[in-house]
Amino acid sequence: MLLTNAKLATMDGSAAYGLIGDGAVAIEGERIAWAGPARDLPYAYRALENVDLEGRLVTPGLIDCHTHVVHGGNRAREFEMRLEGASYEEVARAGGGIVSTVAATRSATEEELLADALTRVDAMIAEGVCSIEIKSGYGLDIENELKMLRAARAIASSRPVQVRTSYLGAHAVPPEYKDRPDAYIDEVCIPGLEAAHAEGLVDAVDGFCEGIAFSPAQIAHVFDKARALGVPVKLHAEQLSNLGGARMAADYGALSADHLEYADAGDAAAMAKAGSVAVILPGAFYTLRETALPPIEAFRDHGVAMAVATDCNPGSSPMSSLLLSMNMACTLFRMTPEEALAGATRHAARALGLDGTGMIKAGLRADLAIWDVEHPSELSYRIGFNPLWKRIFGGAL
Ligand code: DI6
Ligand code: FE
Repeated sequence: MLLTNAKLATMDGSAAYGLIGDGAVAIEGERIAWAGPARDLPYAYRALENVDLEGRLVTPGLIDCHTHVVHGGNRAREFEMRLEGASYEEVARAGGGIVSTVAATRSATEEELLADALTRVDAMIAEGVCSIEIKSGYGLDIENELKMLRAARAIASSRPVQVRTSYLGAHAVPPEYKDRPDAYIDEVCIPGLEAAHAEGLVDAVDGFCEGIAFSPAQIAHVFDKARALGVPVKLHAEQLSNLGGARMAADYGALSADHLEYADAGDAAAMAKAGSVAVILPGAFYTLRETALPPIEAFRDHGVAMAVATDCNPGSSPMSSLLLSMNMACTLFRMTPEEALAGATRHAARALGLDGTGMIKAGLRADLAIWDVEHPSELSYRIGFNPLWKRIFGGAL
C-alpha cells in the first residue's frame, strides 16, 4: 500500500513533530518500507496500491503505555459518595476503594474481564491507539493475578491492537494480609511473579511505592526477583508523597517511573542517568484533585523523556481517552502539544521497551493513525472531540 497526499508527523525526534508537508508512506506487509517527502519516493514503490489521503495528517499509531484497563466492576457509587462528602475511610468502610475492585475482579471470570475491558479498549482504538500496556494488580492472589494477565493478553487476539502486560502484584495489600505486607510480598507477590513469568505473561514488573501501598525496600525485593528473571521493571512512584521510589527504580534501570507529582530535580537527574522515562498521568491528578505538579521543567532540563498515558483504572483515573490525557498534560502541566504527542508515541514506546514502533520510519511496524486535522497541535487542543479518520494496524487499513 502507498499512502500519498499525506501530511506526516513522523515523531522521529527531529524538530517540530518531524513534519513533512507533502509526504508519502510505502507499506509492505506489516512494515513501513519507506516514508518521506513525496518528491523523493523511490520509483520501485510507485506501483503499490495507492491510497490518496487528500492532505490528511498521519502520525504513528498512539500508544497508551500505562493502563489498568482489565478490572472487575466500577466505582461510580464511590464517586457519588465522595461528592456527597464521604471521606476516603467512610468509602472504604462501606466496602469501596481499591478493595472493592479486588473483590469484583476476583469474582469475575476471565471471559467477563475480557468482555468488560474490550468496551474501553474499543474506545481507545477509536482514537487511534495501536498499542496498550495493561497491568495486573486487582487480583492480589496468584490465581487472580494470572487470570487478569490472561484476559489482558486475550485482548490482542480479540482486537487489532498490540498488548504489553505488566505484573503489578505489588499494587495493594489484600484484606487477608492486612498489616502483613512483607508476608504478602514473600508468600504471594513473588511466587505469583514466578508463576506468571513461567506462563510467559510478563513483559515488565511494576509496583506501587507509596505510604498506602509498599515501601521502596519491599518493592526492591520484588525487583530483585524481576532482575533474576531478566524482566524489566517500572514503578508507580512519588504519586502522593516522595518516598524515593523513582531513584530506587532508576537504580534498577527501570523502563519508567510513573505519576511523579511529588518527584524533585534530584529524582529527574537519577532518571536521566538511568534512561528511565517519566510517565505523566494527568487523569489521576485531575480525578484526585491533586495540586502538586510533576516537575516537568526538571524533566526537560535533565533530558528525561516524558510519556503521557491514561492510567485507565476504576478508582483514580476512570478515563479511556488518550487524546484527553494529552490535552490535560498541556493544560494542567504546561507540556507542549509536541511533547504530548511524543509522549503518546515515541516516548511511550520507550516506556514499554518497544523498539519497533512509535515513529514513522522505514523498518518499523506500520501502525499509523490518520487524522482529519490540519496540524498535529490540534490533537492536544480539542477537548472531547475525536478527529480520527482511519487507523492502520500492522499494515492493514
Ligand atoms: N495509583 C493509582 O492512582 C491507582 N493505583 C495506583 O497505583 C489507584 C487504583 C484504584 O484506586 O483502584
Ligand atoms: Fe496506575
